[in-house]
Formats: sequence, C-alpha cells, structure tokens
Amino acid sequence: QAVVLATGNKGKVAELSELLAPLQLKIQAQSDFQVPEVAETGTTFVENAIIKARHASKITGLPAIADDSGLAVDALNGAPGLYSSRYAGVDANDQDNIELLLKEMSNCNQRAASFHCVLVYLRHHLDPAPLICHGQWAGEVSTDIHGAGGFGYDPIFWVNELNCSAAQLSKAEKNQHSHRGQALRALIRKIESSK
Ligand code: ITT
Repeated sequence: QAVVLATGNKGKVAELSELLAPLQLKIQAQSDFQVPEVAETGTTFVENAIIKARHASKITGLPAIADDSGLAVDALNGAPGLYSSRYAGVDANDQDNIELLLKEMSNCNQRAASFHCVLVYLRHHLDPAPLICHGQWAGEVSTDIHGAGGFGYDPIFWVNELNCSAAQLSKAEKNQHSHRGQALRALIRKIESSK
C-alpha cells in the first residue's frame, strides 16, 4: 500500500518518514509527482491539512497524509500560529521568521509557546471521513538560537524538561517528544484500528 506525504517541507518529510518506516507502507514524496503548491485558505490547521491532503491525493490517485503545523506564542495571542511558515512574508525562510519573532519578543518576559501539529489521512481525495490527529509540545521561545538540527523555529524552541532547544535533539529524540511525533503515533493507531 502506497501513501503520499502531502508536504513540500523537507524537515517534515524527514521526521514523518522516520516514524512511518516500520509500517508496511510505501511512502512517496509529493515532489515525485510534481504536485503543485495549493493555496492554504483555511482558518485552522485542520482545514489546511485537509486541503493539502485532498489536493495531493487527487493528483496522485494515492491515499495521502498532510501536516499543517505551527508555533503559537502565548504573549502574542497565538501568533505566528497558522502563519508560521510565512510570518516574515510570503517568501520568508526559517531564518527570517526566527529573526522577526526574536525581535517581536525582545522586551517580552513571558516566553511560553507551543508547537501544534495536525495530521490528516485521506484514503482517497473524496474521502468524507478523514482521520485527524493533533499533537502539542510546550516550551519557551529562547532569546538566542541554539543548535543546528531540525527545521523552522527549532533553534529558538527551548524544551525545559530536556534543558536544550529542539534543534539540539536528534531526529529520534525530537520525534519522541514533539507535536509531530505525538500526532503521528496517534494517527498510526487510528489507521490501524480503522482497517
Ligand atoms: P507544507 O505546507 O508543504 O507542508 P509548510 O512549511 O508551508 O510546508 P505549514 O504551512 O504547516 O507547512 O507551516 C508550518 C511551519 O511551522 C513550518 O514552516 C515551521 O516554520 C513551523 N513548524 C512546524 N513544525 C515545526 C517543527 O517541528 N519545528 C520547527 N518549526 C516547525
């Protein structure tokens, strides 16, 4: 059974592939099919993940898993949230987004934040009952960058219980704790029990 990962983000592909590897699934990247980007017009992680999964499934004819995720900062009322990948503008890269967030929070002592990940599994593009799982990971926005692993906001996401940033964890350690790891383990259980 093949499934397409409906994401253009290489960091997500790396983390999701590692956790899906032990399953009897042939994991395909959407880049193998030249799936064009789709507009993320939803107002929630759930809506955007469904849009991306439906789009990739329609083009490839395969079941699809999509990930919509982001960082919600308490002191910024949940921003950048849904707009995490384009916080510093439509063409922003991870470094631009990190710089802007550190600037916005430069006078802020309240630094609590959480990562969210919604994963959606569609059996086919018209699947009326997608399987949906949500994972959350609490931490703090550090004042400087630490580490070079992971992607996105990992270098400034401080994990108190591990006393390091998410970018200082190995892929396996990050998956063990992260919003994405939690959501994917839950999704795998749901897929197995819906068979
Ligand atoms: P796709 O839509 O193609 O999947 P994207 O990067 O645009 O890729 P999102 O719209 O879901 O995906 O944006 C998620 C952003 O949230 C991502 O680009 C990072 O900036 C941030 N993010 C999500 N998970 C993260 C993680 O595990 N570590 C660091 N940053 C993360």
